[in-house]
Amino acid sequence: HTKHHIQQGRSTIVHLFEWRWNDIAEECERYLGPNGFDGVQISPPSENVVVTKPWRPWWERYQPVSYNLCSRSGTQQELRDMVCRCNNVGVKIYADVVINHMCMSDAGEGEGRRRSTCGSYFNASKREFPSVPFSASHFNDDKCTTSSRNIETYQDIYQVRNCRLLGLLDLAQDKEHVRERIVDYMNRLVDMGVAGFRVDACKHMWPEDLKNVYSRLHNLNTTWFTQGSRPLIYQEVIDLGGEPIKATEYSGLGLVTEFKYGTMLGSVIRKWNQGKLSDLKTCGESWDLLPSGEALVFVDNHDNQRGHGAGGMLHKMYKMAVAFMLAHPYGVTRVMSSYRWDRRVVDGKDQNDWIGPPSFPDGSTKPVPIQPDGSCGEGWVCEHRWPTIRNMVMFRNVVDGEPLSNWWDNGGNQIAFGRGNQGFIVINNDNCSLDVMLYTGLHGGTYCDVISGQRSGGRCSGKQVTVGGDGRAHFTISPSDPDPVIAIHTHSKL
Ligand code: LAG
Ligand code: CA
Repeated sequence: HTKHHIQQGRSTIVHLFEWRWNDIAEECERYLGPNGFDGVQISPPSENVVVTKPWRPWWERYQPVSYNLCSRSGTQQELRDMVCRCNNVGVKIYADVVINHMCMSDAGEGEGRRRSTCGSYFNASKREFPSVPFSASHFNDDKCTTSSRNIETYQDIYQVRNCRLLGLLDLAQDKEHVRERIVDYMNRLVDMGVAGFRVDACKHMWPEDLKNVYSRLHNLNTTWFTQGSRPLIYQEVIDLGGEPIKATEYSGLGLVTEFKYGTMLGSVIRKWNQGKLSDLKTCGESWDLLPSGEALVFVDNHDNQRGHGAGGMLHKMYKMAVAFMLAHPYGVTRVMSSYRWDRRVVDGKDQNDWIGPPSFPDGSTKPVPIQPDGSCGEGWVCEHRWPTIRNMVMFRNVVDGEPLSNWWDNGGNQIAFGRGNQGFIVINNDNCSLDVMLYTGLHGGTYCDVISGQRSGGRCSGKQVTVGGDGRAHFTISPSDPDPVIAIHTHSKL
């Protein structure tokens, strides 16, 4: 098993989707470090094809043309500087690595910054990527048996792994040269100080090839990590059931993205199929989820917020779902930080799902400005700065390692639970008021609710909760409250 180390006292990875390296460095220092975030998932750092039709979509970054480290997020020097500055304030960097494939087969040929983000030459129809170098024999085409060369059914594991995903040139990870080039790429990042990886499209690679690659990774850089530390790897495998490839084929190699979790949570919060919050009492393996220690969980990600999967939750429900996820002990948690775009839904599909990050007319990504109230400008949403989400990340840190305790529910959509005797949360997703006396397990005293406000300088800017000497407290939550949640923990005691 991979030894990994979500650091004691820090939890939660934030995906700063499409942010520039310089902005991430600033955010680590001014916000993520002080607020106890474990780390940042960055967008793919490798060189990619420049797509201009449509204009500079976010997904061009999932089409590498080399493993040079320049991209829309910045130069190699800026990447190195970010990794150093984030590590210096205790915030880790997890790189999104695209190693299943290179660019699309019809990307053409060219060089220069108009065609590729570092200007490297490539020829997609000849399958030549001299900057790596890869050439035709390093791709899977001889193994793929479909006439289109694309994956045509997800019921055939050979197609899923040996044919082209969405027309993307499929690398042969069983070949030593391919493994060696991928290992070299990932080790350059590890040596720079990266703490781990989000590995893209793992369902489309053979577990034994991945095992080989991971086993050849260097230990983490000892400037920041203790000797012998291994990279944290979380593998993107979309397993919602119904296919022959299972997430569990990968769980021995590292963590696996548990897509069922967000789907299940989203459907309960939206009360689909008679779902109710009280069903969450058994949330975990009995829901056919991976064991808690093997799962990376999230409410939405960059794909399903564009209309696939469990997307499309209302703001209030979304915050409730994230609060539940961060309070509950299951999994390693990741929160999404996105940018706005104009949705244009036709027949249930968003025609604008390709739109890239806020950018200048020349295609370069705009910086993230921070406004006086702490929110972000220029179209950057910065969900991780919403007070509810930020304070619940801290809640999770405070209750780290404590078991689920003192569960209560009304049989419907009102629930409460604790984490040992360190924290307690109450959620009301019913249409009626919650008004109840509950055993919290916390010591007697007055606590500040970290959803409606927070404790600072011995004062509370939100609701106060009085816990009696017997550990009980009275909670009321109106269904019309914009945040129908109350959360208290030992560090919010006044
Ligand atoms: C992933 N995980 O396994 C990423 O989470 C997902 O965002 C990636 O797809 C996918 N794997 C491949 O790395 C994204 C977009 C696709 C896009 C692809 C390549 O969701 O829509 O495909 O990146 O850029 C695009 C077009 C397709 C076209 C393809 C090749 O949208 O219509 O077939 O390029 O030309
Ligand atoms: Ca493949």
